[in-house]
Amino acid sequence: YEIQQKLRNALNNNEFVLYYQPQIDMITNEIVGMEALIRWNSPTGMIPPGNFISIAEESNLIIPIGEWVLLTACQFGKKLESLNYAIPIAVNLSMLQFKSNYINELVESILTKTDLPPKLLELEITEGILMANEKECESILTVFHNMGIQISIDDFGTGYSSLSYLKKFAVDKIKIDRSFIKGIPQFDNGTIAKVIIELARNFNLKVIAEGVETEAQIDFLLKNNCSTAQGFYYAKPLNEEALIDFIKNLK
Ligand code: G
Ligand code: G
Ligand code: MN
Ligand code: NA
Repeated sequence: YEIQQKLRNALNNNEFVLYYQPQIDMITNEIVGMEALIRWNSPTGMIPPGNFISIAEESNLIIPIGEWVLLTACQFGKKLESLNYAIPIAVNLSMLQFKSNYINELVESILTKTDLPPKLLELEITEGILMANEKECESILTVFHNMGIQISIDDFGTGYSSLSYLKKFAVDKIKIDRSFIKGIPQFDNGTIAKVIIELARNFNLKVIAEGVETEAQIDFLLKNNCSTAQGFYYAKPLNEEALIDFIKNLK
């Protein structure tokens, strides 16, 4: 309970901050997207989301925190667009936000308020969200799709969703979980990554590899027809200023 109160205070005191991890086209070395990742800049230091997101979910605080994330990410996306860097920005959505019944309206009102073109917003959901809310998800994702927003499945391959979901839901992209990239090539011959890439191709979905850290992994992915990556090899999650510097240094 104490930590819940601290999270509430953190929101009121504006202690949350978004970092942005670049997504890179490995052929052209251009930035083609970024993922917004929350951190808590607490009085005792920077706290990663793994340490507080589940607590925020238990206490429903994820709802106002999630709204703050969406608004802040869209504002930054708009700022980049006005600097002539029209780069899509991906935001993680929590299960509770999907159950809240207002997620379509929320996203629409934030896009209107920030004037961010819908095609510059991507929403990341997990397989777990799709499974637990099949009916709601179908209509929610269709509305997003019709608005022109991109939808990606995060941590793909780690959940237990059925393959039919790839057809059923209006999904645009799958993100290969970093656990399937990690050991390539020494400890893992990349079979799962290859299968996911092939799956994406068959369903006409975009695919991105997470957790890319080495040149050998890049070679493997390019050889197997996956050309987009997110990972420490290119950049760790960066604050706004560092992200803008990163983009400038690419040019
Ligand atoms: O940045 P880091 O690797 O510590 O992020 C860990 C996980 O925390 C991410 O994989 C993501 O699923 C989750 N996460 C990060 N930012 C957000 C956010 O804004 N909202 C939600 N719901 N989850 C987030
Ligand atoms: O949403 P998701 O859980 O996929 O969030 C991505 C998380 O993965 C972020 O917390 C980020 O810090 C972390 N991450 C990003 N790139 C790498 C990487 O190359 N290696 C490792 N170990 N972690 C990464
Ligand atoms: Mn993610
Ligand atoms: Na992930």
